[in-house]
Parts: sequence; C-alpha cells; structure tokens
Amino acid sequence: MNKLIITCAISGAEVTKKDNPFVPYTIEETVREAYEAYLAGAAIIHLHVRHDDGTPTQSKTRYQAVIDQIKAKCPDVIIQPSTGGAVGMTRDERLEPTELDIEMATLDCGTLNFGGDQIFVNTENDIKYFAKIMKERNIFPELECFEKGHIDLVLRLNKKGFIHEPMHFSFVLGVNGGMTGEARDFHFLRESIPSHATFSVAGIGRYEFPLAELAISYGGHVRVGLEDNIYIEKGVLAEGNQALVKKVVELAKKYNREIATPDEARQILGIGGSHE
Ligand code: KMH
Ligand code: ZN
Repeated sequence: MNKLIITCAISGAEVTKKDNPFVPYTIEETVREAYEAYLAGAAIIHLHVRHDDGTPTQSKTRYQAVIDQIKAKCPDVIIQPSTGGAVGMTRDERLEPTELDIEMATLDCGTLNFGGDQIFVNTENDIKYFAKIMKERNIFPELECFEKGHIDLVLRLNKKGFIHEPMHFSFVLGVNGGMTGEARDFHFLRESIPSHATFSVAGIGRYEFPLAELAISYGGHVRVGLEDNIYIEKGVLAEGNQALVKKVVELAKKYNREIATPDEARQILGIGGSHE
C-alpha cells in the first residue's frame, strides 16, 4: 500500500492549556511541539499560532517567526498554516499567512455551526476567493470538509474551474455542528470523492484514533494532534503531540503502511508540481 502521510495539528485555535497543559502558546512551545511531532513521523505540521497568552492570531509576523524556527530544526517538514484561523476572524485576517513563502495551507470548504452560538463562516464566495489567492501564490490547498455538502461544493467548484487538480481532501469529522466520525460517515465521504483524489482524516475527540485506523486500512492519510483531541486514551491526557503521532505510527505497523517522509508526502500529494 502507499505510504502514510501523518499531519500533526499541534495547537489549533480553540483548545487551551486548561484542557491540556501541553497545548503550545509561545513560539518556543510551538516549535518544540512541531519538532517533536516531526521526529515521531509527522510529514506535515498544520499550524495555528497564538500570542503568548494563548489568544489565537493570524499575524503573518508571528507565523514567520514560528516557521523560521521550525525550519531551522527540520528544514524538510511541510508547514501547513491554517486559513481557518478562529471563528469570527475576517477573510483578510485569515489569509495573512498566505502572504508568506509557504507551500501548503488549509482551505475550508463550507460553513457550519461550531458549538454554542459560534458559526464558522465559509461562503461559496469566500471559498472561491481563498482558492484564487492560493493558486496565485502557488500554495497547495488541503480541502477541509466537515460534511458531505462541503465535498459536493468542492466538486462543483472544481468543475467550474475555481478549485484545481490535484485535489487533496481532509475529512474533519466530529465537530459539534458538523458530521460525526462513525465508520459509515467515513465510507460515505471516501466514496464521494474522485478515485484519483487523495484524502486524510481528522477525527475530533473520541473519533481521532478509530478514524485514523479506518483511513490507514483504506489507503488514506491521517491527521492527529491536540487541536483535534487532547487524550491519548479514554480519560488520559496526551503528554504532547508526539505521543499522538507515535500512536498513529504504531497503528500503521499493524497494516504494513510505511510512514512518508515530507518529500514523499510532496510526491504523493503533488505539491510543487504544475497545478491544472
Ligand atoms: N479553528 C477553526 C475555526 C483550519 O485550520 O483551516 C477552523 C480551523 C480550520 O481550525
Ligand atoms: Zn486548524
């Protein structure tokens, strides 16, 4: 089977040190978490940055400082800044990290409730705009889909020429307001994308490892990390992102999936090639 690309979502914008003290805020903490995840086998670091007090920010200056230090420790790792940011941020704020010299970023492909009164807004025009900017800046988008309707929208926008090949989907399942991450959901989504497209799963909370195992067994790729799940097992907090990545590496052994290096991940996804 193809090699397994592991992405580590080291911090996110919502989870806090109160939830798990290993959630990184400072530049030093963020670099440490990224490097440890890389050492364990993560080819891609999905990156959000925070101010030192934990407040999420999309400041390109902050991103640049973090990226420079991560790259100094592991130059080959793929850094994937978030363009989702945090709920309530403006389009331009969210797009700030795309002004940097980056090769990949997330592209959120639909609106959804995000718990309580929160709505994570990604209108059709937002998606077209984000896709256009990423294309112009030669940034490979990871297509974040939180439910089936988001995939349908991506496929429509692909047909109309707003979203380009090669398409790499991320099924983010288990958000309070999005689709659950049961096996039937996984199969429904996997069968809804073109056979030549690649996909990764990001299971939120208790869905993280069951979905990871399903994706591994069906040739997909996996995202784990404190952004998505703070526990290494039921009721036991993960002592950092590295532990979560190591658990995926162990699962991969069971299915004889080797772990992709960052350069192998670039090849599998088609990053850096000429995009149609
Ligand atoms: N923090 C969420 C509102 C992404 O990184 O692209 C959005 C998010 C998705 O985390
Ligand atoms: Zn994110």
